[in-house]
Amino acid sequence: MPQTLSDFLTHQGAPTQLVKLLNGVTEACVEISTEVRRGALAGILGEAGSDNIQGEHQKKLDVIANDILLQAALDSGAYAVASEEMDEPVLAAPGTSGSDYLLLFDPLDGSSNIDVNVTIGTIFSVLRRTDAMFLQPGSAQVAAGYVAYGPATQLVITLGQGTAAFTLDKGQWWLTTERIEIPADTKEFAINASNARHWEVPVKRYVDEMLAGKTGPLGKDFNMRWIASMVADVHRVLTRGGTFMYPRDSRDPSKAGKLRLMYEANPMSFLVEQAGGASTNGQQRILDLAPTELHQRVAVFMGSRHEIERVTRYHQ
Ligand code: P6P
Repeated sequence: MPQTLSDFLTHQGAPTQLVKLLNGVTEACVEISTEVRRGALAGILGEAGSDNIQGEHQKKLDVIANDILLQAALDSGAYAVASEEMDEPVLAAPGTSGSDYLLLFDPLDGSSNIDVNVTIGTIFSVLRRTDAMFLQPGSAQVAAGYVAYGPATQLVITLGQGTAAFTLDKGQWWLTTERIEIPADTKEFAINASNARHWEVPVKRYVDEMLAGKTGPLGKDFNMRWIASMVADVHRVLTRGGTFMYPRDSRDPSKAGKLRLMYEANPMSFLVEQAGGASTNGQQRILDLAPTELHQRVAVFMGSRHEIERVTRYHQ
């Protein structure tokens, strides 16, 4: 009989308050999974603004997911909560938090894929409260994870002692991969190639070498994937290796990239590094970046270590 998530967290020696918070967050993801799988039948797909049969104001699924997660986090003792869907963090009412943990999340990443029934996911990150509050480097995370709402509903999580995967069955999370290991080399990469004309030179060089295949400088053929759902693309990288890239590009030089540092790149980088992979912004380790704004964006190159080392070397 595989281990449950609660047994796993206890075996990891996680403090009681962290176990309580992580159980609350992952139980909220079970509820979100149910909503996601009801899809159009629940009349909650598509744009907000219309009313459902009860005459209630319909919400987009990512707003519903945000509400579910926010309430679960506060009920599970979070000191404060930050979300891609909320401009400002929410603080627990004075005297009610019971913990010093900060929770950050992207409640439903890849939501443009909801209406076309493609895998989407919830990404979360846990920090300890300090004077800096949320503006701490990714290396300060005490836990991080995501839930992929795919053919199976899977939780991938780390507490800094490796990256493990769980599969949902009848409301329970069952350990299905005890220690994920990303191969250091790969023949697969993920990038939105329609942006190629906007890429910086090191990215163009790196991708062109892979496209050159067996007769090119790398001496092997590569395969490309782009699901346009970070959780799905990164889950594939964790499961069979590869790289996931979203570089900055010339469309808007003021933007460091498209993806968000605090609740997308940092938790995913923690998971990838704990699985033996690497993650940089092209210049430096993402987990070392000192954040200045809660919703700041970052360029992302993560996955098989030797490949990330190469593309980062090309930037230097
Ligand atoms: P593009 C989804 O909107 C998201 O934030 C990530 O999940 C995904 O990797 C990326 O944006 C897709 O971006 O430009 O290819 O649509």
